[in-house]
Amino acid sequence: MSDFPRFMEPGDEKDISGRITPRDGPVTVRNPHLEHLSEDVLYHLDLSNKANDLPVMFSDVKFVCFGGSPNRMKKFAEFMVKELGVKIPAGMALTNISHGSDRYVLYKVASVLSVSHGMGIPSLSIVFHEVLKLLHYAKCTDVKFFRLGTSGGLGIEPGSVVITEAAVDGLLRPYMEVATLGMVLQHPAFLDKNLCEELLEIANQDKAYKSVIGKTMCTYDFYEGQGRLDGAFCDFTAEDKIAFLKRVHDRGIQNIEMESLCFAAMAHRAALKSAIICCTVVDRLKSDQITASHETLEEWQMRPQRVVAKYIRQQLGLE
Ligand code: R2B
Ligand code: URA
Repeated sequence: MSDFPRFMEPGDEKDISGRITPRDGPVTVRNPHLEHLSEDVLYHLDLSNKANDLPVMFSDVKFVCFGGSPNRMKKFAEFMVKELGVKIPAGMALTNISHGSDRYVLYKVASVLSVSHGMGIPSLSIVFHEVLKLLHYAKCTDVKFFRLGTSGGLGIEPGSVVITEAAVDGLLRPYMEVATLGMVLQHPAFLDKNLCEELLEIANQDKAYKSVIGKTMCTYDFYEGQGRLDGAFCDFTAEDKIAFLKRVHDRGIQNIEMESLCFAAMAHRAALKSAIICCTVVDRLKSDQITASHETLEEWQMRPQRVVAKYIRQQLGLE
C-alpha cells in the first residue's frame, strides 16, 4: 500500500502503512472556508445551520447508518425504534427530517441516524459531505458510520454477508480518485479493522448464513463496470468476463458494489470509525441477473441491519 502524505494533517496519527487511525472525539471537517459562511445551507438535506438548531436536533447522534434505498432506510429506522425501545407517542409517526428536499431521507431514532445515499459514488458523496457538516455544526462526538448495502458476491452463496476490510476501484486501486481543480486527487479508502472484526463476531452468531471479511470492489457502473454481459452494450466475451471476475476474486475481492470506495475514503479522511456491511444478492461467478424473489431479497437485506442493530444495542448496554 502506498503512503499519501499530502492528505495527512499535522497531528494525525498514522500507522506504518500511512493510514489515519480512526478516532473518537468531535466530528471534524477540514475546510477553513466554512468559518466565513454566514449560513451553511445543507441543500440536499433541507437543513441549515442558521434556520435549524442543529445542536438541539442532533448533538446526541452516535451512529450514522447509510443505505442506498430511501424505503430500506425508513424500514431500518422503524426497526431501530423497536430495537432501542423508543416510544413514539400515539398518533405520531417517524418523520423524514429531509422531506423538503426529496433527494435523500433522514430519520433520527434516539442516537441513531438512518440516511439514504442513492446509487453510486456521486450520490453518496453529496450526502456524506452534508451529513459530516451537519454532525460538525451539531457538535457531535464519538460518532460511528455504517453503510448497510447490497452487492454482488464472488464465489459465495447469495444471501451471505460481506464486511469490507478495504475498498478498491475497478482497477483494484485502494483509493478514490476525484478530479479537483483540474488535478486528480487520490483519497485512500481504508476502513476500521477493529470494527470489522466486532461486526463479524456478531454476524457469525447467526448460523443461517455465511459471513466473511473481505475486500470490496467498487465500480462506477452496474453493468459493464461490473463485467456483466446483460447490459444494453457489451464489448467483451463471456470468457473475458469470467477470467476478470476470477482474477479479482483471487486477489481477495469478495463482493462488488458501487459506493464503498467513496464511503471508506471520506470516512478515512474524517478519521471516523466506520464499517461497510453488505448482503450479497447474486454470485457473480454464476450469474449476472438477480432473480431472487422480493421476499428473499427483503430477508437478505435485513441481515446487515440486524448485525448493526445488535452492535448498537451492545454499545448502548442494551444487550
Ligand atoms: C448496490 O446495489 C446498487 C445497484 O443495484 C448499488 O447502489 C450498490 O452499491
Ligand atoms: N449491487 C451491485 O452493485 N452489484 C450487484 O451485483 C448487486 C448489487
